[in-house]
Amino acid sequence: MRQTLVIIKPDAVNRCIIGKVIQRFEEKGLQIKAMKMELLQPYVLKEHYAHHKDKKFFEGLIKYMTSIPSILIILKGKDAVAVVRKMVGSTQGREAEPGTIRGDYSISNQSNIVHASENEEEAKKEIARFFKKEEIYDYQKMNFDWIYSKDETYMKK
Ligand code: FUP
Repeated sequence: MRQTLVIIKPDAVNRCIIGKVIQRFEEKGLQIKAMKMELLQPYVLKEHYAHHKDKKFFEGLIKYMTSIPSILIILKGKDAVAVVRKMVGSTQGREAEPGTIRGDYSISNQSNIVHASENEEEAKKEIARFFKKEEIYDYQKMNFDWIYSKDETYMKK
C-alpha cells in the first residue's frame, strides 16, 4: 500500500466544500491515515513550491496558500499516489476533466481546490514535510476486506 499527501487548499475551505472533497476520497476506498487543519507558513510553502520559485505567479501563490488555514491529509491505498492524482485532475481548473475534483469545482489556474503529491518520491518528502510521526495513525479499516481482494490487501504496493 502506498501513501500520498493531499492539501485541501484555502479556496476550498472558504467555499465550504471540505466535506465534499474528503467524501470523494473516502468513497473511493482510500484510508485516512492523518488529518489536520493548519495555517501554512511561507517558509514551508516556499520549500513545497520551490520548483515554481522563478515563476511570475510564485508570490501570489504563497499569499493565497497562507491566507486562511488548509486541511492536510495523508491517504493510503493501493497505488494511492497515482489514483489520487487522477481523481484530482489537471492543474488548471478550466482544463480539468469534469468528474475530477478540479474539473468539478475549479475554474482557476491557482484556486484549484487541492494539492496531491506528484509521484512516490515526492509523496514521501511531502508527508515528512507536513506531518510528525505521532500524527499518523496505523489502524485497521473496518471494511478493508470489501475494498480489495485478499491478494491485493496484503500486497506491498
Ligand atoms: P499540480 O502538481 O497539479 O498542483 O501543479 P503544479 O505543481 O504545476 O502547480 C502548483 C500550484 O501552482 C498550482 F496548484 C497552482 C499554482 N499555479 C498558479 O498559481 N498559476 C499557474 O499558472 C500554474 C500553477
